[in-house]
Amino acid sequence: KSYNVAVVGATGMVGQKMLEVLEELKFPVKNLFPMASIRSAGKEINFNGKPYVVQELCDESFDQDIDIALFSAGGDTSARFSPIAASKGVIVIDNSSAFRMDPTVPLVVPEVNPEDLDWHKNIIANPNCSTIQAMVALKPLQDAFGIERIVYSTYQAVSGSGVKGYADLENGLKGEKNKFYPHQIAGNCLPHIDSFLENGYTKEEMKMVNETRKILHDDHIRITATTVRVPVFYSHSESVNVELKKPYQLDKVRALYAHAPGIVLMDDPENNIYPLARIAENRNEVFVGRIRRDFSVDNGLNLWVVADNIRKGAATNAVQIAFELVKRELI
Ligand code: A2P
Ligand code: 11C
Repeated sequence: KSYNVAVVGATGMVGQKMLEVLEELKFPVKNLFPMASIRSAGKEINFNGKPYVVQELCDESFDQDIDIALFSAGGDTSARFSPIAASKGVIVIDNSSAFRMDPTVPLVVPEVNPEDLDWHKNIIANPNCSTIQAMVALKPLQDAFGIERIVYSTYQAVSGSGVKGYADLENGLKGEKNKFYPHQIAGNCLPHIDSFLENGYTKEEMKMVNETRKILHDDHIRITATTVRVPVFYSHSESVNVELKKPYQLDKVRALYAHAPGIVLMDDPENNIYPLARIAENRNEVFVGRIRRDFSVDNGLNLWVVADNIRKGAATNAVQIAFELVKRELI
């Protein structure tokens, strides 16, 4: 069986990657409906060797025969058009933050909580990139030992901010001034991703806290996060410090990661082998290494977790959700 698939935001950084991943992973696409704003309407894009014309997204877009719509055109566009699509029977996989914390919308990482797809009501949310990779790494630990507390410290690539952030680093490296970030990003680290909230955290930090609890189905996990933009083009890196509920053996943790779905274990520090942004770039997996005991607390563990933020952090996860819907006969 094959499906009619719309990609909303098909001309954007994530949308283009969605098309690439749909092709690469051979999702059974019958007909493709690339959509974007009026700015790109009429443009031609290639998919599976065939040209398709980009349509302007409008209220009538989902009157067409569409089974699945992958949305990545910003929160406002999703908030307005996803409910229209859903009401017309289209299953929306939404990459924006618009519906993630809505209790009626499943927030899914296929390696972690695919069963949440079973209660979808035509909108499924794709988590934030920095959350997704942490979830893939933490799920095997949650299952084996339970999780008490998490401290996230992230080192996030400029592509997470889209083309404007990317351009700021590219131009900054040539000596030009920043236009998008509040400070120069070349040669710098900005402890500031998304806007600041009243509690002193950024929205990005609170996304990691709240989305983790929803995906792992545990509102009691204590979590704190510091998210930092670094001068890297692709792939987010994260220090994940975790307190487990039960005692663990390091060998057991390594063995878990050697077989966990979606994970590449890279942990041989004596030979300088550990996950790196440039190794994860353009890969669909999450890379885990620097696995070591945190001696400062009971059952403490440190991990270094790296993944391509545009692939597993966005496009790949969305396409994997589409595959999982097919597998579970939910479409
Ligand atoms: P367009 O290319 O027509 O502007 P990025 O995150 O890389 O900036 O990409 C954003 C994506 O979302 C683009 O494909 C962009 O289309 C699309 N987009 C932005 N605003 C709208 C809108 N109001 N309606 C439909 N698509 C939109
Ligand atoms: C970043 N995590 O790296 C952001 C980008 O909620 O989908 C993704 C924002 C989101 O800046």
